[in-house]
Amino acid sequence: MLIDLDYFFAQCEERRRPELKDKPIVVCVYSGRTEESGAVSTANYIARGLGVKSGMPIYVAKKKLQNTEAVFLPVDHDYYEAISDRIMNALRDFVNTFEQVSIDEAYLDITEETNGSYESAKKLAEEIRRTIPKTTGITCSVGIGPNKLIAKIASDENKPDGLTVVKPEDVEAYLKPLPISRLPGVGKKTEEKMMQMKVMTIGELAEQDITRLRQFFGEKSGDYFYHAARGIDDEAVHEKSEPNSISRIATLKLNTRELNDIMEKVKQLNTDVHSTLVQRGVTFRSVTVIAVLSDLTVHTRSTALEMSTSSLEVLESVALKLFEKLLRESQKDIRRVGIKVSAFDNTKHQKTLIEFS
Ligand code: DCP
Ligand code: CA
Ligand code: CA
Repeated sequence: MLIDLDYFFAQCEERRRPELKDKPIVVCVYSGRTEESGAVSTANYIARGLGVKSGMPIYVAKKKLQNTEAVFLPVDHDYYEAISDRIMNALRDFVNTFEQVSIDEAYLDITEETNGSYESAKKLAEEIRRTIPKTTGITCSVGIGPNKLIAKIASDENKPDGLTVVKPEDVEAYLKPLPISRLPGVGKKTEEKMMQMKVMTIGELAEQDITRLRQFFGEKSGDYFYHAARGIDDEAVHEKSEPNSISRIATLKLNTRELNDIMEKVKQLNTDVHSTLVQRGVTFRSVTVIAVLSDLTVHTRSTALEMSTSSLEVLESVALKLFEKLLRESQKDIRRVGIKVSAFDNTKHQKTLIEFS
């Protein structure tokens, strides 16, 4: 199963400001050279309906959205990452074998959980598609298939908020009419080359012999296209090594130097970090607090603990001391606060060591 979050950065912005929901939203990477220079990161489906696409220059998007109530926002990666972390942790709970592939995408190997039944797989997907929006306010699209390649292609079928199941016996008929651009790894350049070969669909790609594909695309890509066109893929789903820190950051209601106001927000972040720690079964030995000041400079203070812990009380008292220190050593108001724990020990792992001894 491949889960891909819908128009992710733009949907995060809608979640933060629901009043924007029925307007075109364009999330932008501003290059800073002029006020308008930069590219579109992503856009909600209203803006897409009016011709806006990822990667497009901002001024082109502005032209397309002239005379609309379009909202242009800068990317806020920390915010999207915090939402992504929460969703990925929730998804991990559904399965044993999980692989996050990007900020908004993850594979779940559900063979075990469903006994290989596509009926159960669909039910599990429906449960996930109910749970994730309810707990996080974000919708996703899901593809299910006999391997990662088919799951990925299927997840793109019914966007946004879609579910597509492709059973092994249906793979060939499913792929045949699809335009080759639907194949992962086929970008603009490859698509043009394929056109020269008179290959428009995945079905037509499957008719090419392997020697010709290797001549055109080189051995490695040629082999990939040869197999992909037939729906063949034997890449395993495997958890990449987990990030060795957990962090949360948030904007204060007002810029301030009031310790109480700051700690009120930090407490929420601590609780969030702590629940992720518990879910992942790790303990930390290092705590860092982060403050973005009113002039947007970023300041951090860290401390190393003598002993590894997962205690929320310890986290709170250390965070308090570090913010007191940071306030003593800076003058400006604080605009954003963050907390990060790192230097993990795996409590699950520790338990197995004790069991063995
Ligand atoms: N992204 C980006 N620039 C791109 C493509 C993507 O900055 N050229 C960022 C913004 C996206 C996020 O990565 O929100 C995830 O990319 P996706 O390709 O999954 O696109 P979306 O989630 O935005 O839309 P979709 O609903 O089609 O999945
Ligand atoms: Ca997406
Ligand atoms: Ca994606």
